[in-house]
Amino acid sequence: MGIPEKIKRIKEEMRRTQINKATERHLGVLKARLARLKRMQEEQASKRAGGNAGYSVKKGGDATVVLLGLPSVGKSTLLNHLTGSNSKVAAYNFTTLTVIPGILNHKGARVQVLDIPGIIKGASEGKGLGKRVLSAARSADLLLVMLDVFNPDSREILLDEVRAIGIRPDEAMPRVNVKKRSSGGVTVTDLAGVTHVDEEGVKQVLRGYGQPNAHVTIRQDITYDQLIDVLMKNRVYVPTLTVVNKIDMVDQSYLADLKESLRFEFLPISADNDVNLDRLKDQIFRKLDFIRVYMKPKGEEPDYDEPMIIRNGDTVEDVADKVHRRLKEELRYTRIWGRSVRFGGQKVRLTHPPMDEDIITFYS
Ligand SMILES: Nc1nc2c(ncn2[C@@H]2O[C@H](COP(=O)(O)OP(=O)(O)O)[C@@H](O)[C@H]2O)c(=O)[nH]1
Ligand SMILES: [Mg+2]
Repeated sequence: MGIPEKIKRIKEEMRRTQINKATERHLGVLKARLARLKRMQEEQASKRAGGNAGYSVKKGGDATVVLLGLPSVGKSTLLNHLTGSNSKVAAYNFTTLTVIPGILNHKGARVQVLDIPGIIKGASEGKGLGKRVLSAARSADLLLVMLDVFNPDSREILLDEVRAIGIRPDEAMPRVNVKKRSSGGVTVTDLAGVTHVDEEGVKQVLRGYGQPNAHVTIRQDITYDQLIDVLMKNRVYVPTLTVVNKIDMVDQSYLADLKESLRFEFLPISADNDVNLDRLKDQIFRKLDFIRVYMKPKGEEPDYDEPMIIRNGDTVEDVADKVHRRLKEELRYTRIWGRSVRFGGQKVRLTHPPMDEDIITFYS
């Protein structure tokens, strides 16, 4: 039996299986088998295509925001108004045929904003411009979900499409560690407080995925879906911001009703009329969790005029790479003054995460 046939059979069995407490484990195992087969299929396809199938977008700026919205919600308009770039705007679908980048300058940060062609339901399965274009979203540090004021329910469609290509919007990476080994079967520790999976289920899911020997440490309550995400390894965990566009077309009471009825937070905007775009820039900046560090050349004053913008959690190594790609090779040590160290001028390792307004000197 070939892979497509096996996939079909598993999907049929999943459809036949009712979802309830008693079948959770069985469904988990089916999903694990399916995940393994799909991975094998993708590996074969990418070999045939000669490697990387999908857009690879060069990282530019201090972070990347990807606009996610159905055709005609106003993505190109917003990109143009935020960044002054020239993404073609038109009143019909599919005007954006490739990924269009623009740079948003805000509070010293340079944010790359990508306008990707209108996503439609089924894009992740290759419908419309499909998977290749959607894959640009995997490079995002933030997904800007854009809805039309007359069609605000499309949020779940969009999120489902990006979930299907391995993006986990607004989820944190599960605190689960799977350590492969050569024998000994599957062992599981730290199941205290875990309610959605059990030891036998974890074992079966790992076997179903083709990993019969491993030690699994579970540090939070996870589902089988999350366990499979951990096994797949290629998941990306990305925060989202949601905007509702074209509010110039509705009145205040319509907006108030929307706020009542929608179960998610959103910022109402009008891209075309520049309504709330400054607030949007602030929210993007905050959501990306930027911090500023000042570079101090050896024996000189810190450069307070041009802070380097990094993300909260970035390390000294990230800073070094940003200064110069090859700085690390010659680097002997690094000193930091500021909130992330106990005393000023403390020597720190490459793995040290600076804090906002730290001062850094590299010694080479
Ligand atoms: N009324 C109104 N129309 C808008 C707004 N933003 C975009 N549009 C219009 O919506 C249509 C589609 O916009 P476009 O940016 O091409 O959408 P895209 O397909 O998501 O890139 C165009 O006719 C825009 O002029 C807005 O804030 N208000
Ligand atoms: Mg467009």
